[in-house]
Order: sequence, then structure tokens, then C-alpha cells
Amino acid sequence: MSLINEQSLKVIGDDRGQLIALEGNKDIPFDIKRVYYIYGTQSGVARGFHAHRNLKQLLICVSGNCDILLDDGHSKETVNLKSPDQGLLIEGLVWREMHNFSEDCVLLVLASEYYDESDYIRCYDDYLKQTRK
Ligand code: T46
Repeated sequence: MSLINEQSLKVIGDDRGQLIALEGNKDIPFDIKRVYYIYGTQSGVARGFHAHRNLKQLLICVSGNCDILLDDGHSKETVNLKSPDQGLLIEGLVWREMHNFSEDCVLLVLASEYYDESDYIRCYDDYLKQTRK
């Protein structure tokens, strides 16, 4: 089974342009407790390099593009997020890295929980141990 769970977001368009509306527990499979966005990432810089114990997230590149690498401890897959109507759902114990941010990239993230540093696994060796329990 693929690690990449892409969600095609419904676009409401008319002659003025496009609009996408996302409602928790309707358009996405969790209640939205937190929203954050990443932008201005310097060329050649990668982010992420962690997994989450419980968090569910939907990632959307609302401008520009970037690569998201997902790793379940057995296999790795990379998806290029490049369109505002393309969502990437990440749930479960999955290691994630973000690479190749375009200069204009704005990565919007909808999250199922409030920020909690104790939910992060930031050491890859610890992550692998967790996946092999
Ligand atoms: C993820 C990927 C896709 C907060 O204070 N509140 C927040 O809601 C977040 C997300 C971060 N922070 C603080 C924690 C760090 O001191 O902001 C700093 C940078 O966070 P971090 O290094 O974790 O950022 P990324 O880009 O590596 O990862 C982020 C999310 O943290 C993570 O949950 O899945 O984006």
C-alpha cells in the first residue's frame, strides 16, 4: 500500500477565480485544532525530519511547490505538492521530511491537535525502534 494519501480538494470556481473551503470532519477526516504555514524557506534547506505519535495533518502547497518524503521504516516515497487543490494526508507513525522548496512556496498545514512537542519523535533511530516494536 502506498504511503502517499493524496486528497483532491474540491474547487469552487467561477469567472472571478478559484476558492477552496475545508471544513473539519467534513472535507477532511479530523477536527481542525491548529493551522500553521511555512514560507520563506531558504534554497537548499530541508525541514521536518521527525514523526508524530498521534497527530493527523493535511498539507497543502497554496503557493509554489515542495517535495514531501514519507518513510514508514520499511519504504520511502516522495510526493511533489504543487497545486492548491492537492492535499496530502499524513496520519500514523510516519517519518516526514520536506525538501526542494520553491522560493514562492507557502505550505499550509491543518492539524488535528494543538502543538505538543512530546508528540514528536525527532531521532530517526528512536523512530525505527518504535516502528519495529
Ligand atoms: C510537521 C511538518 C510538516 C510551534 O511552536 N508551534 C507549532 O504549531 C509548530 C508546527 C511549530 N512550533 C515551533 C517548534 C519549533 O521551535 O516552531 C519551531 C519550528 O518547528 P519544526 O522544526 O518542528 O518545523 P518543521 O518545519 O520541521 O515541521 C513542521 C511541524 O513541526 C511538523 O509537525 O509535520 O512541519
